[in-house]
Amino acid sequence: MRLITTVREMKSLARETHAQGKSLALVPTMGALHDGHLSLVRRAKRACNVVVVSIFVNPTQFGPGEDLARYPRNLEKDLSLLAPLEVGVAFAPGVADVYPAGFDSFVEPGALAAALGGASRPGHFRGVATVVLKLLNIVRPDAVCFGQKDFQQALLIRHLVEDLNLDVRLVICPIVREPDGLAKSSRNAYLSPQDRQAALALYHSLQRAQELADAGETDAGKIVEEMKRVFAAEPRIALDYAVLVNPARLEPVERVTAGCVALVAARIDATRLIDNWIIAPPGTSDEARIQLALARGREA
Ligand code: PAJ
Repeated sequence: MRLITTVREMKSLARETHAQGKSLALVPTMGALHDGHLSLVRRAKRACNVVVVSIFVNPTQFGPGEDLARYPRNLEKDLSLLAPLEVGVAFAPGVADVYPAGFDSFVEPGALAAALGGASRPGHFRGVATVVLKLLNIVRPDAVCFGQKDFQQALLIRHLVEDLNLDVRLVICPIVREPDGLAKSSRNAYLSPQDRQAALALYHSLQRAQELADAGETDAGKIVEEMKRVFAAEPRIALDYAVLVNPARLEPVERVTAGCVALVAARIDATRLIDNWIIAPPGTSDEARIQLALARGREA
């Protein structure tokens, strides 16, 4: 695996790779890698000849008072996790290289960015869209992999790719979870053992939503109420939102049908956690759920 730390070198390697007729896949990350990230890398390896994993804690997507300063950074460890996967390139540029003095152009995402996570984190998705477009322009990949874990982010990137006519295939990969259901996240490292236990409320509320749908409940209001009840039983957690939406516009639905998405966000002290679940009939695979939601996301 080659470690590249400058934009210039990355651009020239991307050019060489394409000139050799090899395909390139990009997996954008902020490091602190875990099995969720590594599942994206494995998927990228299936899609293309050469995989580039970018590791960059992007300052423009953190708001004032958020965890930019304390976000876990450990490049050595990340590289050691990537080594056995035989990734082609780890791309870990410096902040001043990505955002040189005088940098003054941003991608302004639309209505999707204002909903849910955008309301709690103003400017967050503008920073995400900007850095992702920059990474796509630097690496020029044939495919780019994102996780369903950040569902709103994945939808937004799909919009970005379509709206700005980007020539890249977007691959969305299922959520990797701990054995007890907690979605893997770099931010789980902030949690004390008690907080870690309390954090299970996110997964349990999503499971409750699916259970009720399986039992034939279609009233979204009732299901959301039940989801909130799971959080109310856990005093360590402050719920940000629990919703059931149509992925087309992330707008709340009244009736729950296959392909609707349950999304939750909550805080435990200063740690913000998110998770989601795509409602589908029992036995539907994770990949098939993603396709269901994406198909609905094209409606309207
Ligand atoms: P980061 O939080 O490091 O996540 C990088 C990618 O890994 C995202 O596509 C995310 O959805 C995916 N991911 C995280 N946890 C996952 C899990 N448990 N299972 C499957 N995939 C998971 O998302 C970002 O970084 C940044 O916003 C970024 C896109 C890199 C732009 O800065």
